[in-house]
Amino acid sequence: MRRAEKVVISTAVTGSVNVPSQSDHLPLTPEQVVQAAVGAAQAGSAIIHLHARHDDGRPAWEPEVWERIVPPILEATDAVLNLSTGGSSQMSMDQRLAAARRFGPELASLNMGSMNFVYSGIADKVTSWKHEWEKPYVLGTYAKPFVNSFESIERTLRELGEGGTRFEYECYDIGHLYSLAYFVEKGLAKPPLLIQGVFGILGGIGAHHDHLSHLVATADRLFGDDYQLSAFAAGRDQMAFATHSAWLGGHVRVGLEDSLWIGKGRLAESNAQQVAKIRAVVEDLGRPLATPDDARRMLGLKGRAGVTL
Ligand code: KMH
Ligand code: ZN
Repeated sequence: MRRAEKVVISTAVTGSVNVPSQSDHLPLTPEQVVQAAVGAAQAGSAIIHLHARHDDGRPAWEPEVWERIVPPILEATDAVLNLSTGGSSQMSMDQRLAAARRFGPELASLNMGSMNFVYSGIADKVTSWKHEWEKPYVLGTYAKPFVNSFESIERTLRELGEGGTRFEYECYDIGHLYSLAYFVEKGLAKPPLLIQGVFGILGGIGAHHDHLSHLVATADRLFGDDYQLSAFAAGRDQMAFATHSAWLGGHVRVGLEDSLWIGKGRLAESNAQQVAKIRAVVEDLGRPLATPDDARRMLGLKGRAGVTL
């Protein structure tokens, strides 16, 4: 794997997995998401990965909610915006694509396979719920898989790719790399490929470091120098996997979307706090930090002007 010239820190500020009752620091309202994104960018994050939520924290897909998120962040930072097309497993594909269709972002996430994506275990840990919707929402993941068919992957690549959007390929297992290779072969997934190794999701590959080494060995075989690695793990292993990725010469992803923690038993108070922590690791490793424009150059992104306001 070729060492990234500079390390891109991505921050996933809120997501759709963690729920309000788990932490008071999880950004919920669009205004809180904007504030979290700006804070993360100011702390050194070049890419901001975004989901939307209604004011009560319920995952949102509606463009009117996204209107309160994307333009203010574009206004306040020069960070690259990476809009989720994963949304939540409870959304339809059209709902999941609505935001990226509306804004034509520089980057969008693309989930490289259907899978169980189970976070019903949250219900074992939360004893008092802030909102009615939370418990059925997390329990519902036990029965409902996260569907990403080849048809929907192709449709996303064609439709958003036409507008110049490029992708963060979310790979939750080794097999997802072979799915990505299929779309590279078809000329739909275009290098340089940003491969995001996702570890520790129940239903995906576990958070064991030998799995990251194996993912890199497989990606090297399939894509050679045509890919750039990024990696993270959900929950307590988030920083260890980001550190491992940086040590390998890859990029990193942090954020309250995937881990509410800043250390053992200590809730992170902000996304910026996690960015500062991984930035210190990256700089202690002697690796240069990428600015948003470095990320644009390294990943072949279309630039801010290409985003539809
Ligand atoms: N929360 C991550 C495990 C997406 O938004 O499309 C996966 C993710 C996917 O961020
Ligand atoms: Zn996401």
